[in-house]
Amino acid sequence: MKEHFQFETLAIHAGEQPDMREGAAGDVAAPIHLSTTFARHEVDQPTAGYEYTRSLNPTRRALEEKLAAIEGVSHGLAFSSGLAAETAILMGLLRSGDHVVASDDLYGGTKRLFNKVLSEFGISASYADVLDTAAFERAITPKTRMIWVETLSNPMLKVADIRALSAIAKQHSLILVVDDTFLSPYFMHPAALGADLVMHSATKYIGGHSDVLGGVVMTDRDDLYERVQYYQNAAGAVMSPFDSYIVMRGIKTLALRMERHAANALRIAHFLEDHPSVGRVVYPGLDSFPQRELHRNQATGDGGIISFELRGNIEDAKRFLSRLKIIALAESLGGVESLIELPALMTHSSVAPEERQKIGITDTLVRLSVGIENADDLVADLAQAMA
Ligand code: P1T
Repeated sequence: MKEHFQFETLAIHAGEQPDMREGAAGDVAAPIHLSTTFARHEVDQPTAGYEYTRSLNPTRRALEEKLAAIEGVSHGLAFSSGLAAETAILMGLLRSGDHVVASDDLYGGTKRLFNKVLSEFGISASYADVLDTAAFERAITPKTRMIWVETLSNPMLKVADIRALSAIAKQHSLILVVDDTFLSPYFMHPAALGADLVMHSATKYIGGHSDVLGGVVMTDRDDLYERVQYYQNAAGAVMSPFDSYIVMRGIKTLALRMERHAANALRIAHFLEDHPSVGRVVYPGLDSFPQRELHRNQATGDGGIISFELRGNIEDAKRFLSRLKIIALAESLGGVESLIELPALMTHSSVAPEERQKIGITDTLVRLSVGIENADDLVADLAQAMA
C-alpha cells in the first residue's frame, strides 16, 4: 500500500485490499485460506505464486504486508510465537562461534533461549545495561555479530537509546535487533531509528486479546529478510492461517487500544505513586521516570505496562495479588483485559536470583499490564486489594 497513508489507515487496509477482479468476491476482510497446498496448471509454474502453506499462504501474506506497512518498512514475517520469531532471527543470521551483546533486562524466556539453547549450538551472549550505552561497545569482541535489546524492557521498563546503538552497530558491522513488544508499532518505529530488525511477540499488543500466540519480524533490509525468510520456511515455525487472520483483526484496533491502555496506565500510575503501600513506581508517563527525555525522543506514547514495588515482603505481595477481583493474576501482557504478575516467581523465574537482584527484579516487584477496562473500576480493584 502507498506509504503516504497514516498508521490507522494502514492498520486497517494494508494487505487487505478487496479483490475486485472478475469472479472474485471482493472480501473487505482478508479470507482465511486454510488450504495447505495450491493447485497449478503447469509443473513449473505456481498459479498465483503459492505452492505450499509453510512457504507462503495468502492469509499470512496479507498479515506480513500489513506488518511491513505499519512499521514503515518493506518486509514482514509472521511466526508461531515470539520465541519462534527470535529463534528464526538468531539461527537464520548467526553461526556457531558468533557472539551477541544483549541488554540485561530481557523477557526470561529470551534469556533462557540465549543461555540454555543457543549456547548448545556455539552461539554465546553477554549482557550489558542499556542505561550505559558505552557498555555495549565495551562488550563487543571480534566474534560479535549482533546487538539485541528490548525497549521498553521487560519488566524494568528501561529505555535503550536506539539511535546510539545503531551508530555502534554500523561502526562494528553488527546487526541491531529491537524487541518492541512493550510499546507496539503504534508508539514506536525502531526501524526508523536505526534498528536493522524489529521483532514483537504478537501475543501481546499486536494480537491484543490474549487469544493468539504469535511472533513477528519487520525489516527494511532485503539481505536480512531473505535469510530470516529462508529460515522461516526451512525450519517451519510459521504462523497458521487462522492465527494470521486473528492477528490482522487485532491490528485494526491497535491505535484505539494503545491510546486507552496508555490513558488508563497513567491514571493508575498516579494512583500507585500516591499509595502508602507502594514504593517505587516505574512508568514512562510519570515525571519521576528517569529516562523520560530519551523515551520522548523515540516514542510517541508510554504504553500500558507499569512496574512497581510493593512495601512489605513476598507474602504481602502474594496476598495483594490473590485479592484482586477484575485484574487477573496471570503471565503475559498487552491484552484488552488487565493482567498482573510477580516477575520473580512467574515470567522471570528462569533468571538466576543473583541476576534478578542485579537487574532490580526484587521479590515484591509487581508488573501490571493495564487493560482497556474502565479506569475507575481498575483503581477501585487495586485499592480494595491493598486495603
Ligand atoms: O510468548 P511469546 O509469544 O513466545 O513471546 C516471547 C516474548 C518475547 N519478547 C518479549 C518482550 C516478551 O515479553 C515475550 C513474552 N512475554 C511474556 C509471556 C511475559 O509475560 O512477559
